[in-house]
Amino acid sequence: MKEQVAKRIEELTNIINKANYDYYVLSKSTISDQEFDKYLRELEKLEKEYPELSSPNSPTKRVGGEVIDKFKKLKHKLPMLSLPDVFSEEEIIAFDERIRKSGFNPEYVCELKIDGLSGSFHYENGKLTTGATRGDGIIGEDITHNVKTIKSVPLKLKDNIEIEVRGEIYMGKETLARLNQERKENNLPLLQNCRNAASGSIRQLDSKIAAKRKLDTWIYHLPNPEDYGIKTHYEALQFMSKLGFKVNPESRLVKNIDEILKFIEEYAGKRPKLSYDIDGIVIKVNDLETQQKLGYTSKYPKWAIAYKFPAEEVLTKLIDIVFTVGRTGRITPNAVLEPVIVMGSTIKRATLHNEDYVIEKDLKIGDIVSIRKAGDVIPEVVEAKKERRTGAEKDFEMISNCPICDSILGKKPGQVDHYCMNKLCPARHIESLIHFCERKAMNIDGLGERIIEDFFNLGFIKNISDIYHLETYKTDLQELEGYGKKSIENLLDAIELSKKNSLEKLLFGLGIEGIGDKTALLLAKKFKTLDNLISTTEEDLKQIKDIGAILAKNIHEFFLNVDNLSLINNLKELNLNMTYLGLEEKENNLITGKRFVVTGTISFMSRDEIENLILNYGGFASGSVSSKTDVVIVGEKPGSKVDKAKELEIEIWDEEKWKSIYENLQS
Ligand code: 0OW
Repeated sequence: MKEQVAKRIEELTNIINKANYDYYVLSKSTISDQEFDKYLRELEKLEKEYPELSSPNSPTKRVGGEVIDKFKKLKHKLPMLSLPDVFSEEEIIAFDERIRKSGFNPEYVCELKIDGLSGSFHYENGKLTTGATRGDGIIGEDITHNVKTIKSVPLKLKDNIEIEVRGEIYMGKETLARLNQERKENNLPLLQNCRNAASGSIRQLDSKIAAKRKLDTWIYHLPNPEDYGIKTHYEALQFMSKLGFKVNPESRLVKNIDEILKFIEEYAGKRPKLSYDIDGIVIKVNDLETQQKLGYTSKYPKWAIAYKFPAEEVLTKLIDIVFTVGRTGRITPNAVLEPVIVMGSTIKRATLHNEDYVIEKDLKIGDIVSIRKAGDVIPEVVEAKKERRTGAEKDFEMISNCPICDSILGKKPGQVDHYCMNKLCPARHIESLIHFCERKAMNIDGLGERIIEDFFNLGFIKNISDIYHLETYKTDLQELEGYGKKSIENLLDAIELSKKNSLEKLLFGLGIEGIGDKTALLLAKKFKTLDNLISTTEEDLKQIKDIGAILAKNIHEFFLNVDNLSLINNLKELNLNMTYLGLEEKENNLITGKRFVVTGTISFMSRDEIENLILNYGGFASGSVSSKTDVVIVGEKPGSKVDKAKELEIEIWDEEKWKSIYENLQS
């Protein structure tokens, strides 16, 4: 009896998965809604009667139902890279010339640049195991519970293989319009644009909500194509499409720069008619070997660019000019605008940089001005429409006192900016706290600008150390308007977690003048601990490449200041990590530069741990055996990979061999 039920469940699962694939991937409906619902109801009923036969990958899970209380972080096996943006035809031509100068004469693949958020999708034995956001490219968030509700993401592939693919998770234009219609009827704030809507939806803790947002995907990248014997990117797209992924049909293989420019012109015209938002065109070298020879920077591939369509310009009224104080005391004039929608976002403020900028543009309060928002950067006032002046406009007056603490503003010699020179100015405190918590610094999830201002004004946080004492106010915080038990618990967990950050994040968070996140990383790698850095002379600092005299002085003076030293001692007592934890690319001739596959179970170490250790020693780990594989590490109950390794005469390490190598790495 049970076998028959199991058989029927498998039958129904295949019928429903196929129907979903036809409808959501091929946009073809092959069975009627009534039939589909009948099969789904029968499957739900059987799974309820026989819960032990219900698979985590069953299509009944598409409607969501799993609720998590926070997002697990996970490390991408290969970094999820971003794309360098270009804004003009000249830059595209320069990209092509640079590649040709390197001796290549490449074909390219042109793809629409989907305006969503990128994600990675992992499959083992052809079954979806994990979905993750890109995060910072190295560490993403586990969003599997929501990915399962995206109907175009196959729960089961056409082949039972192990694979990771990457693509854009997006919300279609019609879905956004329908969703906003409902929100309007329920007096909810409208979702600004498809990208924000998609990223807000995929980050829901309750997958029932995510399921209602009808998210979609376009899959566009196979991180390790060589493991499948694939030679070009276009082949990789076809390969992923055959497996059941939704691959954008507009992607086109082109021969040269002229065809790229033609493709861009064609889709600049077609853009409004597409059922989803695109913000540009992605251009990739097609041949994979050429890609590898061109290589990468720390953030980008050198074989791809993203051409961004020109930003929209819109007109609105400059109502007022107000001043804000940055954490370094810098005073910024800001335009207060009549709210206007640019590129899907409502703009009420735009930066006016400094006094000179306002004077150059000859802006007057009351002017009609044009606003531009290029990509995700902050909006900018382009110019005043002088011909629209009525004479009622008011001249701009630069302030001479700090708007927060009223102290006289100063200017640094030869610089255009005005500064609040009062080190104790509350505004500078708040900005320095915001900086300390931001993503590139201590990355304290949930401790954003608004909450910091709240807690500062309520007296819970006066300085950086207070962040780590918030635990003592736990009950008070949970009773605050707009905060709840769970959100405060998650916040306190995130603060506790930040203590484990590697040194460069703390260093950048301290806000030493002129020390950005890259310089902080350089110092952390060089000095390993904060104490080493503090005890270094200004002279020695000056000798370091990329540091120089000014930064050496700023660093040295920062650590002479007693308030800073007492802050650092407090943070030490609070057990913040003060050492560099980054990956040291260790050398080992058995591992460095070699490609490994791990199969089966090694008794004393998980596959993830083995692969991370291999990465640490400059080796590569991948999921499937190919002619490129150098070593296959074989544990208990290995899969078919062993046979493939023998067939390709690839070196095999059994548990004994791996154990001896591992032990002498530890010595
Ligand atoms: N948004 C896109 C898109 C695309 C990746 C993989 C190799 C280099 C970047 O449509 N069609 N293709 C890629 O290729 N990336 C895209 O989006 C990226 C992801 C992260 C930042 C960009 O949005």
